[in-house]
Amino acid sequence: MALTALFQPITLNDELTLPNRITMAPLTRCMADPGLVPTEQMAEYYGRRAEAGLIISEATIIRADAQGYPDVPGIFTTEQIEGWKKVTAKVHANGGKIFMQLWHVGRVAHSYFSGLPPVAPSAIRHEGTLPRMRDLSYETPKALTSDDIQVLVNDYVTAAKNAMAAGFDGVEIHGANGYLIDQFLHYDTNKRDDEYGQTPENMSRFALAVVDAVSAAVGAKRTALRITPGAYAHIQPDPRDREVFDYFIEQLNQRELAYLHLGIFDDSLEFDFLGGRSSQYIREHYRGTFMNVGGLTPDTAAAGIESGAFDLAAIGRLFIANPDFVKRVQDNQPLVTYKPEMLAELV
Ligand code: FNR
Ligand code: 8K6
Repeated sequence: MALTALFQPITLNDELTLPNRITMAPLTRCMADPGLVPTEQMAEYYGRRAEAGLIISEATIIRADAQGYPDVPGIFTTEQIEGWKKVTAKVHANGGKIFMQLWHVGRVAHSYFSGLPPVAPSAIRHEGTLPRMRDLSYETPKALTSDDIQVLVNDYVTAAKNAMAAGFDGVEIHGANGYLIDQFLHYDTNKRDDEYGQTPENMSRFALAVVDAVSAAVGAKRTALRITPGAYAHIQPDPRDREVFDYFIEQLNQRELAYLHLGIFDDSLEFDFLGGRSSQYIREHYRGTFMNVGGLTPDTAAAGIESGAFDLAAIGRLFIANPDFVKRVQDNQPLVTYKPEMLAELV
């Protein structure tokens, strides 16, 4: 099968053109230094992958209470900004582009990391224990007040400005995978009875406030968003979520984001209430540039772009296993198979 579709450049807007359609998906690696500072090894790791049309950084926490996993990087201290400068310099020196993924995990944070209670739309605990830290159970989060929400929006803005100061080409707001922004967008986790709950318009309000405030700060052309219409992690899907995303995506159509990115592990998953795969649902509703993900191979990525099912193909696990993924695909070389043990090392 011809893979040429992957190597067509794409213009996102008049500020950003990508040389190919292959993007590196955001991949949490838990390898930052104490103080959540990016390391030289991380700069090398991203630098090795600069042939991607665009790299999206591992999710990066916007403030202390956003943390739910050990040793993830942050973007709220001077040391963190300085650390990220090494990463962006290396990627740019190698001819690549990189967006930072801005992260707050909401109720799947833990006070173990920051000493602060987790916050969420509603005070509903996520059942279970933290991955790799099995002795820690999730805590009941504090429901955010309207004032807290204003502060949070400002913290996203500060983080986005910090990312630009660190040399990133743009930011991807992490609105996916059951984390804070996603918790507002689903009925399972949003039981608010104020202007942030109960209706599609209210439930979309926080996400849109973050999108608009970050866009105003760094430019919509350098702002992207990741979303998960069909909840599959940390949240139970509810058929009523459909109306929320119908409304939310229509609002996004009125903004000119760099791209919209699906957040999912496996896009072959079908959701009755979405009428099929998450990617089909997004393509049917979103009119801008759509980045798909979730079990894509070079063949399925090229076929999807060729058929118009999506515009960009994000590659996660295969990019961990193959730092030279783009070159291998271009040269028709075999790919190394991903294994979870590969997460132990930053190659
Ligand atoms: C992820 N994923 C992920 N998603 C995200 O939005 N932010 C993140 O920081 C991470 N971190 C992360 C770490 C690891 C180890 C894995 C395997 C996955 C999800 C990722 O971006 C992608 O959606 C999935 O991996 C599915 O794509 P692949 O791997 O099938 O190409
Ligand atoms: C199930 C969906 C959630 C999204 C995932 C992001 C978090 C993944 C955490 C991966 C952690 C990698 C840690 C590497 C440590 C090496 C130990 C062998």
